[in-house]
Amino acid sequence: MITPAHPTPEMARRMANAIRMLAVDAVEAAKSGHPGAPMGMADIAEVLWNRHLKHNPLNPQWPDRDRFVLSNGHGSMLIYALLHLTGYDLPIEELKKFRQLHSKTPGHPEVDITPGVETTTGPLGQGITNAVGMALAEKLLAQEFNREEDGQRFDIVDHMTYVFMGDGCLMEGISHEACSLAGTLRLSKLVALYDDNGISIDGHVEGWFTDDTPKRFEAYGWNVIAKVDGHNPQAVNAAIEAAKAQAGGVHGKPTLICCQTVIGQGSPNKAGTHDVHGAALGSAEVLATREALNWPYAPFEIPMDVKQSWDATSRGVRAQTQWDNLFASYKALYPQEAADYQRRMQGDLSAAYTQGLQNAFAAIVARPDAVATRKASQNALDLLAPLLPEFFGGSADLTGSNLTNFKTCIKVGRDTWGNHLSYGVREFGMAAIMNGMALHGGYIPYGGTFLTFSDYSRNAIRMAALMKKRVIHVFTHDSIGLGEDGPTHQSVEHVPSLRIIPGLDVWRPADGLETAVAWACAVERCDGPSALALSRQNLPQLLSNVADADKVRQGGYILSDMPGAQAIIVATGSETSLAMKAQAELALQGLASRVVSMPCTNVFDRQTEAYQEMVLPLGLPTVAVEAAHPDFWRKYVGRTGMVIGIASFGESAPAPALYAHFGITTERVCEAVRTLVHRHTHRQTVPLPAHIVPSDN
Ligand SMILES: Cc1ncc(C[n+]2csc(CCOP(=O)(O)OP(=O)(O)O)c2C)c(N)n1
Repeated sequence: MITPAHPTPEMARRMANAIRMLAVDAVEAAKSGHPGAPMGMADIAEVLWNRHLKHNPLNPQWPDRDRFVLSNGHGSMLIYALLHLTGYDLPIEELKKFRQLHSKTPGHPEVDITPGVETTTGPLGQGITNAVGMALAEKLLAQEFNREEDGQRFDIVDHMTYVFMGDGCLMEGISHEACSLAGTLRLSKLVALYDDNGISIDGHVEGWFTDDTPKRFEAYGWNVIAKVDGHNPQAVNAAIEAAKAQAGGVHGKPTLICCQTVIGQGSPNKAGTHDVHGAALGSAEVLATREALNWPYAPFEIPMDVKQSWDATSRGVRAQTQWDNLFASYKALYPQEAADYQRRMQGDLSAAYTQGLQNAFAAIVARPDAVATRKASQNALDLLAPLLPEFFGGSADLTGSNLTNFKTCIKVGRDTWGNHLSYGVREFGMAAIMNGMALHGGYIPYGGTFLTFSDYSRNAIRMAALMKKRVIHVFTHDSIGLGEDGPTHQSVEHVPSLRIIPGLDVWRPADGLETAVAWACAVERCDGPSALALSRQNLPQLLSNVADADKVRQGGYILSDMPGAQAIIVATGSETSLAMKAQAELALQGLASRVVSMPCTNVFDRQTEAYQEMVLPLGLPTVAVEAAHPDFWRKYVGRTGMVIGIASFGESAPAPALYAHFGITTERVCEAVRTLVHRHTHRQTVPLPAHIVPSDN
C-alpha cells in the first residue's frame, strides 16, 4: 500500500494520535519519560514525516536521505513512534521496553542504538547545532561533488536537514552560536520547527524567556515563518512547502517555522501545563486521554488503517531507487568522483593516505629545528591534508594562533566551497557543529581553540565520545608555557580532566614526529574523537628516526634508557625535553634512569599489560612531570612516586619565569628522582598486621 501524500484531515488526526498514544503508553509503562513534547508536536510530525521527509526506513544509511534531528531529545518517544510507524527496524516490543536496559529505546535518542536516529540528543541546544553541522556538510559536499553535463544536473548530494526544537534549545547559548553562523553561511536546506508551547520544566516561560524569537532569527539572516498553528496540518504543510521552495537557491536562507502548540495536547486535564512535560500521565489521565482522542485501542495497538497510512517503506524504496539510478549515471560519467564520494561517506581513508604517510613522517624528522608543537601540527597538516580531501578544518577565531590552516586550504565562503572555516568565537558551537559534520559523513572535521577554552566545548566533546565519532580538537597554548596572557588562558586541570572522558584520546606530543603521529592516530581512529594539546613555545626535536613513529603509536614508550636504570621519569609534551635533561644530569651524578614519553595515556592504557609493565615496571621509583594538575599521574607513579605539576592557577609572566616559579625544572626532577631512589634503597619493610598470616611462598 502506498501512503497518500496528503491524508484526509481525519486520517492525519488519527496518525498524529497514534504518536500521542504510543508516547503516553510507553511513558506510562516505564513510569518515567516526557509525554508532553511528543503529544504537542504530533501534528507537526505527521506533516513532516508523512508528507515531506525523504527517507528509506529499510535503509537508514542511504547517504542522501533527509536528516531529522530531535533537538528536544527528552521527547524521545516522538522519534521512536515515528521510526516504528514508518517501518524502521524498531518493533513495537522495543517501544514497550522504553527506557529499559539494553532496549533500542533509551531515555534520550542515541545514535547507533536505534536505527534512524541521526544523533544523540538530550543536552539541549546541541541537536540544533549538530543539524547546522549536517546542513553545512550537505552544502559543502554538494558543491564538491554535484555536476552538470549538457544541461543535465547530477545532484547526488541534495537533501534537507530538519530539526524539532523547543524553548529549552533556544534558551541555551549554543543555539545562538550555531544559528547565527547558519544564517551567515546561508544554510538554506536547514529547516527548524520550533515547538512554541510556552512551557519548560519550571512552568510558564514568561518569567525567564521573553525573547522575540522571530526577530532574533530574522536578525541572524533566517527566513522566519512566524505564528503557525502547530495543530493545523495545512498551516504546517504550507510553511514547510515555503521553506523548501527557497531552499538551495542562490540567496536562500535557513528557515525557522514557529509552531504554536499546546504541550500534552490531547490530555484533557494536563495539556498546557508543565505537569505533562516530564512525568507519566497516571492511569486515570491515560484513560481520559484515550477517551478524549477517541482512541479505543489497547496500549501499543495501532489500528490497521493508521498503520498502513504511516508505512513509508515502499515510498522510501522508490525514493532511494530514484537516487540509485541517478548515482549510477553519475558514476558512469565521473567514476573517480563517485568512488571518492562513496569512500568518504563510508569513512574509509584513501590508498594515497596509507602510501603517503611514511613519506610525511620522513619529511617531518628531516627538519630538526625546534618548533612549537602547534607549528609542528601545521607542518603535519601541510603534509597530510593533500592525502586527505575529507579534511575539514577550522578555528574559533584563532586560526593564526592554533595554526589549523594549511598551505593548500581554501577558506569557506558564504556560498563558496572551502575546507577551512572561520567559526568565529564560538567554541561550543564549533565542537557540536563538527559532531554534526562527522555524523553526516563525508568529512573528518577538526577545529582549534586555546586548550583552556575546551571547557566551553566540553559537553560537545563528551557527546562525540559518547557517539564514537571521529572529530579532532586542536587545543593549543596548552599550559603556563603560553606565558604573559596569564592564568585565564593557562590550562592547569584541562589535560587531566579531558583524559577521563571515556573514549576520548588526549595527545600531548613532545616534538614534530610525536605531533604527526598524533594526527595520524586521530585520523585513523574511526571510533571516537581525539584532542591534541599543543604548545605555544618552541620544543626541541627528540625523535629523528621515522621508525620511532611505531613507538609513539603505543601512546607511551621508552624514549631514552640506561643500563641499570634505578628510576623512571615519565613526561608529556613540553616537559619531555626537560625529563631528558634531568636524565643527563642524573647520569653525571652516577644515577641511571629511564625516560618514558607518554603522549597519550589513553592509548597507552589500551596496550597489553605486558607492554605497560615493560615500559613502566612496577616497583621502580617513578617521577612524573607535566605542567598540569598532578593528581592524574598517581595511577602511574603510585603512592610512593612523585609528581611534579601545578595544583594552582598560573600567573602572568614570561614562560621561563613561570616554569621557574612553579618549580617545573630539571633541578626539581633530579631532586625528586634522588629522593625516591634513596627512599627505595633504604626502604623499611612494613610489619604485617597481626591478623594476617604470611603464606609459605
Ligand atoms: C543542557 C540541558 N540542560 C537541562 C536539561 C534538562 N531539561 C530537559 S527538558 C528541559 C526543559 C525544556 O523545555 P522545552 O524545550 O520547552 O521542552 P517542553 O517543556 O516543551 O517539553 C530541561 C531544562 C537538559 N536536558 N539539557
